[in-house]
Amino acid sequence: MNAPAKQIHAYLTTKALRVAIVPHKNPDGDTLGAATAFLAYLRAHNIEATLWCKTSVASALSFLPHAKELHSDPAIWIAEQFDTVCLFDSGDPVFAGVQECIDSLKKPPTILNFDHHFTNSLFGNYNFVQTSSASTTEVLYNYFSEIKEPITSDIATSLLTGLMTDTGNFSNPATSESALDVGAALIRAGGNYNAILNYTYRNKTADALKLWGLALSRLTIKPEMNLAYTAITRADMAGLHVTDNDIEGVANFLNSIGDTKIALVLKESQDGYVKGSLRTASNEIDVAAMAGVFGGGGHKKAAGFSVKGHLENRDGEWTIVP
Ligand SMILES: [Mn+2]
Repeated sequence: MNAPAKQIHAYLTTKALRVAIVPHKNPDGDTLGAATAFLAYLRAHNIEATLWCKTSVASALSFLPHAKELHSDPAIWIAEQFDTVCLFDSGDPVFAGVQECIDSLKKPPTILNFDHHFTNSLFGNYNFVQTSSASTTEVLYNYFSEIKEPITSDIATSLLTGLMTDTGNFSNPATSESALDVGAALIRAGGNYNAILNYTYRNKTADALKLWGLALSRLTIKPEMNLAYTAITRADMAGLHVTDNDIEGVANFLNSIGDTKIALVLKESQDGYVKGSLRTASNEIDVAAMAGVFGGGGHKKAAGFSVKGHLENRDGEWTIVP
């Protein structure tokens, strides 16, 4: 059950004393845009708030207002003893990478949950989850509208970042009428569209494009499955200055192939897992259900999973080997 925005605002302004604002680990533009906008909102109401994430911020997102204030040391949870924890764009606290920190608190905190994933488990004491929204920042925009919170230019830039990164700059199937409406309102409020585009999109390095080249050269079409897939190994990334974020866009790019309806990128991650990113532009296909078969989830048109193992090429087919 969702809580009314006014009830959440009343809780924050009358009860919350020390708030942890938590984007999910390996933060993307949406979770970090939402979290930094929320920090600005709490500061405007003189509420003490700390931005904490299990992992650090990619350089492509370092332009976001307040991004430099992000803490990653779990010790701050012991020192601060937060009474309130706010999560953004996270199906649950384990996915966010914050469960252990929450468990380390002497008193269980009040948890606020802002999200747009339909797989969200509504784990919060206060939930504000809108699955029809293109991004968590669109959800947060709706929250701010309901409580009539002024949108400063910094807040607008943070919110617009999540909307642009989750919709592929207003091009993927998540791009709804309301996403465009909210995008226009945020630009009117001073959201810096050009800066966001330059930092998050026009930011490819030569090494990243070399990796894209490898991924594209390996593209395999499975007509019987309506699938185009490719694989990226740790060995591919060795010697190239690339981050996981650099290859995030490969799955989105494959989604523009007209021949097939499903795009899949398999990628070895540092911790001994293979991450799968699934995309579709088709209304008839539910890639979240496909990801669910492998213990993952996400949206109908963009989903992912993670399984233990590594990638091997066996007779021309890339296989996940435990
Ligand atoms: Mn999102």
